[in-house]
Amino acid sequence: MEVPTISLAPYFQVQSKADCNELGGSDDTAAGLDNLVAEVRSACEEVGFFIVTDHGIQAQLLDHMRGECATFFARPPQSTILGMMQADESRFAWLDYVPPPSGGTSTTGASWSLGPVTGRGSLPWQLDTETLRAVWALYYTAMERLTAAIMSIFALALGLPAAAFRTALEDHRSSMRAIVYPEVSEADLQETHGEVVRSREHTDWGCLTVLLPDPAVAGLEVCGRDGVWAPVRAEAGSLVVNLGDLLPLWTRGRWVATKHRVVARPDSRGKRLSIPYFGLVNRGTMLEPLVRELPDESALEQEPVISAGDFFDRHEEYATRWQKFAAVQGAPLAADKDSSG
Ligand SMILES: O=C(O)CCC(=O)C(=O)O
Repeated sequence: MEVPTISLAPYFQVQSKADCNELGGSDDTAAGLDNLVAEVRSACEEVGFFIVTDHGIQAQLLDHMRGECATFFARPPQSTILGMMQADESRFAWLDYVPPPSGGTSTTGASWSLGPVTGRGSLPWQLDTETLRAVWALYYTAMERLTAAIMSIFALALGLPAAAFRTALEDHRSSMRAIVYPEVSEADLQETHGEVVRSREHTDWGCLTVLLPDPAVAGLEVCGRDGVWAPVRAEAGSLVVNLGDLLPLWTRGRWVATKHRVVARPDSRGKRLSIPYFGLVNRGTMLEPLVRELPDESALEQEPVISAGDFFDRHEEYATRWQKFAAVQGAPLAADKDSSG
């Protein structure tokens, strides 16, 4: 399975024309946006993954974010992170912290996740340096904006108005994670015939994930419908987008969420840092089917409409339900899921 690379430039061109009251734009810009929407639609229906370029986020911000996270993980050990402090002005709540493995043989790394604090009842929390805190907030805001842009393109791809998901994105509780995978030794690779799984296969359970990959160490792989794993080749400066299980349910199986994993091989065994943003809609959003014209409408009638909150609380139960609709539509989809990212 090939993961397509898609430039978002046509979307931002149309947007800036709209901001300058030139709505409608030239035929060229309109055609560019139509092509982009068609590419995204095809990626969502066939692959569940795509790589974005011209996404509007400065390379400097990507580098700064990566640099600060790497510095954090390099500090021995991350004890300061446990010194949680009352910080009412903090926008983020602590979601989880997985410490680095002891003993040095584990292939899984350390990670932490944060999300917006408001209404969550979680501990207000401060990152241990002002620069890390500031860049986390800046990068999170950039991810929110990019997710909103991609959701507008998704709306167009589904034949809806560009603003269709605006209310659903209000007051969302998306989280962001920084993950460091330790270097895998040559001995470990030899023992496992040259392939060490760093993150087990899974689908994400949210709406869409935007991943800042490690530009130097590859390893993200997607599972094709034929069960064959393929690498995701993202150029430096690009971001990887994938659908979580919520969108396939919402589109009644028209779109797909694809299993992925992270694997170290001889040429990708170095220490690796990745930063996924798990984009969600707000819990009150009712997942009324976004796609109605299915060959067998009776399959839809039997399915109750649930809220996004219900879906998040019971995602293991709902995660695979969209495959029933995909089957109705004659789209054979890849196998079972075991865990969610
Ligand atoms: O590290 C990566 O490249 C992917 C991480 C991932 O799949 C996850 O956290 O759900």
